[in-house]
Amino acid sequence: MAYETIEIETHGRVGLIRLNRPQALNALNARLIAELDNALGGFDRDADIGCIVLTGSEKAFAAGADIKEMRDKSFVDAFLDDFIGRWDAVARARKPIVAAVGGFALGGGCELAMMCDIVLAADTAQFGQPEIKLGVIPGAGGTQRLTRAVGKAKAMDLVLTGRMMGAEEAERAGLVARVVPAAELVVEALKTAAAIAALSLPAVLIAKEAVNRAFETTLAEGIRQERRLFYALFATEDQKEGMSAFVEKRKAAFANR
Ligand code: CO8
Repeated sequence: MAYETIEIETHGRVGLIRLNRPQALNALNARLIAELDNALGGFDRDADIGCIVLTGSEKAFAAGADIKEMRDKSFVDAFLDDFIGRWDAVARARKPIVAAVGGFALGGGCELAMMCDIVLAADTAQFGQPEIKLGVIPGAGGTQRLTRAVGKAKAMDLVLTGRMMGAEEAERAGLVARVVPAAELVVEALKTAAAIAALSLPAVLIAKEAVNRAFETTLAEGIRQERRLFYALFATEDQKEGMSAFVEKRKAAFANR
């Protein structure tokens, strides 16, 4: 697939996807979502990739779903086409995705960042769910993931007023893992992703799965599942290698098996 709205690069075992519709502040139109789905699927299936970075431009990670594309849709168009259903590629990916957010991450852009596993924000980042100002509500998980990330008080404040939240506030609220200077955003995200990609891939996938269970199940069930997954990792060569390397005071060389 020839990409028009994204760019992809590989950096060792890290796959980088850059949203690239500068004329529309990376507004997420159908073409971009299809390309993102294709590129993510490619990296997710590629045995030489261990972690993915998703970023935008300095001005915008993504300013939301494409309002010009949505404006004239009827209920039946939206319902039958289920265009938001195609956004799930990010949430479905098994490999970890680091979102490197600079500038605006609004509406679907904020929701896209929240589908990722680690959010790094430039000090210029602005997060928000402004859909209410358009006469709608968040439709790609915003009311759910934002509430889980920052709690009801702040989620209600953001969703009901549509106001933006800066990077520092987003970090304090728990939406963002780390804030870095804008000029270092992509380098820092690549560093974080490279560190993850150097670890045991089976352990990394299972760790992601286990943390995500915390959002979907009870504490007791989550802990039971975590313990089973922990024991299951003793069936991997990487567990033997990781623990032997520690005992032998050397760096582990994981075979991803
Ligand atoms: N959709 C389409 N075009 C956009 C969007 C967008 N979301 N955001 C910006 N653009 C376009 C502008 O129309 C403008 O284009 P043009 O030059 O042709 O007029 C260009 O990008 C530059 O934008 P501005 O001139 O507005 O730039 P400013 O720096 O003045 O303002 C803002 C930047 C504050 C980000 C402003 O552009 C803005 O408010 N954008 C809209 C933000 C928004 O409301 N986002 C939510 C969209 S709704 C949504 O995401 C629903 C998600 C539900 C699920 C989605 C399923 C698909």
